[in-house]
Amino acid sequence: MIKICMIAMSSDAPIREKQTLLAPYTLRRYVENNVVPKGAVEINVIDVPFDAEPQEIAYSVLKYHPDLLALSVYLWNYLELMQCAKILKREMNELIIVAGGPMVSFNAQEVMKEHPYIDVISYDDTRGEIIFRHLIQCLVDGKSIEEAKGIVYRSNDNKLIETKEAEGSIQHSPQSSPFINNDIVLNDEKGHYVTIETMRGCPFGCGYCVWGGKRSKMEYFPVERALKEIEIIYNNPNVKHVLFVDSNMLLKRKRAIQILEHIKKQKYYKNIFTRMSLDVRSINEELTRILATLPRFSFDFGLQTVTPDALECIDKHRVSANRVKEKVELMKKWVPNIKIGIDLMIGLPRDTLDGFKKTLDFCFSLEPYRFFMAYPICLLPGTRFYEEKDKLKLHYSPSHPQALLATDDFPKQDMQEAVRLATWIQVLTYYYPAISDFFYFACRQKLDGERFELMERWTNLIDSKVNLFGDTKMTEFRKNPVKEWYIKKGNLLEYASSAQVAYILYSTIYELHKNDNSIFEKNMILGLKVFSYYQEHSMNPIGKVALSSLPKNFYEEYTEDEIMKVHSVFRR
Ligand code: B12
Ligand code: SF4
Repeated sequence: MIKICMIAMSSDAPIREKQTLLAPYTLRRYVENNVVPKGAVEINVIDVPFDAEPQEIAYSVLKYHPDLLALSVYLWNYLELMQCAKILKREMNELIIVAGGPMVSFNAQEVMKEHPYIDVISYDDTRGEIIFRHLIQCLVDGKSIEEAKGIVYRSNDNKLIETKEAEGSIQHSPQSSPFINNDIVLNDEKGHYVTIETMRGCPFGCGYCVWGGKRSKMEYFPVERALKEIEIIYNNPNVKHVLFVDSNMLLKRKRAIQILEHIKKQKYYKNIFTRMSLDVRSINEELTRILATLPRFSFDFGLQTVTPDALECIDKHRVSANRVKEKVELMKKWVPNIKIGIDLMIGLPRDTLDGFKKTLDFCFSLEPYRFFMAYPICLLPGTRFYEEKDKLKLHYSPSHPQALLATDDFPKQDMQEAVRLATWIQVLTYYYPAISDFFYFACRQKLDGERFELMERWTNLIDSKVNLFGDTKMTEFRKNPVKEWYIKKGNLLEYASSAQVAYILYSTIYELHKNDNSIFEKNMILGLKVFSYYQEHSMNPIGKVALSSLPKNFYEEYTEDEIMKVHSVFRR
């Protein structure tokens, strides 16, 4: 029997619940179902958290004495998994180490040259199931690795050899689902963040993205698999978040409606926060109305920038800013309280600080409940930006994951200013809903350009009173830019949610606007009262404990909803 260990090292994005990486479980199910004879392999998936040390991971692998180790390599675990492979190869020279995943598929030879302890890499990012099954079947049949398809392998004389592409289609039937077969355990009393895949691929080819690999052809999984998975996931009280990993779940409208309506029939759908990437072009009135009935659902759109040159540089099929505006306005007409989230990227090639400010001004008119500002942009192997990084005059950190630190049009000091603005905007338009309501209300009377001017005025004034950034160098990194960024940002946001800073936010905005006769002035005064109370009592203002410890008179004068709105929604 061949013993295999697979490592599932989750992402270090700040998610509270337990995350399970889909790929290792999907590949294990596929091999177990399709390699003959049945029982010829024993596969263990080892779940490891994002902060596990390479030595620690290696130790848990050694306990199984495997013949083959399979690594699912992403930007967030590349450094750790390569280090772990090095340790294991030293300990077990005979161990075959196989890697796959988006961080190694597109640059397999480059990775294998740099990491001589990796024996095999699967080079087709969308066909891992077939490639892994074929490789394991070769080993079970006693054949040489060179007969396996879709891989680069290291020959005995240390040459790197690429084998032919893997053919045949993947069976995405319910039998291949790691949820339906109970491979992914959700009944363990933990809160879960679940990812679900109902299709693979993306018809577009944005310059920074490797979603769906190099194939533009879409692969739709049978709808009955998606429906069954939804029943399992949305009927489990441990599931807190669901992320659909489809590039645009609404691509086939009839299919999307079937899936969305099915979610609404499940027991806990009202409690589960669900995210899907959507393309505004697929939205119509019927879909908007259905999506709006999913209470914990937000519509997030990847606008990225409104700078025409930068949009053109991403992809010529990119949806224009005016089209996004048109659609968002229609959606708000159909469902007035709809929540819109907008994704922006800081420092895209051909963008400038001025362009970033215009983008913000434009977005403020759409009144998103949240901005997702991607920083730092990483140059991902397999993308056009990666291939053309020097031609595009990008300045980036030298080793993987390569962060874009500046461009000729977006120099470092501008990047710092953009990050400063982005951090404050996240605080002011998302973390404090009362401030956000106030800001958007004030913007409604403003012309183009004036919305950003108001925000800039706020942030400059607040910055002169709060030393939010202190010695933190937001745009400088030592080793792992994405990891370091999340840590820095988390610390800043926590500080921005302290009673002391919150009081300054409310008092600054109140002083500026107290003569405006805004209907939201009452909320600003409440904010001042609440945070002055917390300061006087040296209390931590985050979470339910703080809310319930406010004296009774607050609840006599204000509604619970008003009190909740002045608080920060920050969660560690
Ligand atoms: C889910 C997801 C996340 C989740 C991860 C949590 C989780 N528990 O899964 C969250 C939302 C946290 C996340 C965050 C980020 N993500 Co993300 N994410 C994805 C997403 C949508 C799905 C991944 C997935 O599970 N797919 C389903 C599985 C079955 O497919 P797969 O992963 O592609 O694996 C296939 C092959 O690679 C291969 N394979 C995989 N492992 C192995 C192993 C072996 C041995 C073999 C043979 C084959 C093989 O087989 C599989 C089936 O064909 C992908 C996009 C996509 N659709 O793939 C982006 C993606 C992985 N993310 C990406 C990025 C850039 C990020 C962020 C950096 C974004 C940002 N700016 O913040 C952050 C990372 C933050 C951090 N530091 O941790 C990039 C990664 C590129 C890279 N080189 O690694 C992707 C590809 C999207 C993109 N824009 O191009 N992400
Ligand atoms: S950014 Fe979105 S639309 Fe563009 S290639 Fe990636 S998944 Fe597709």
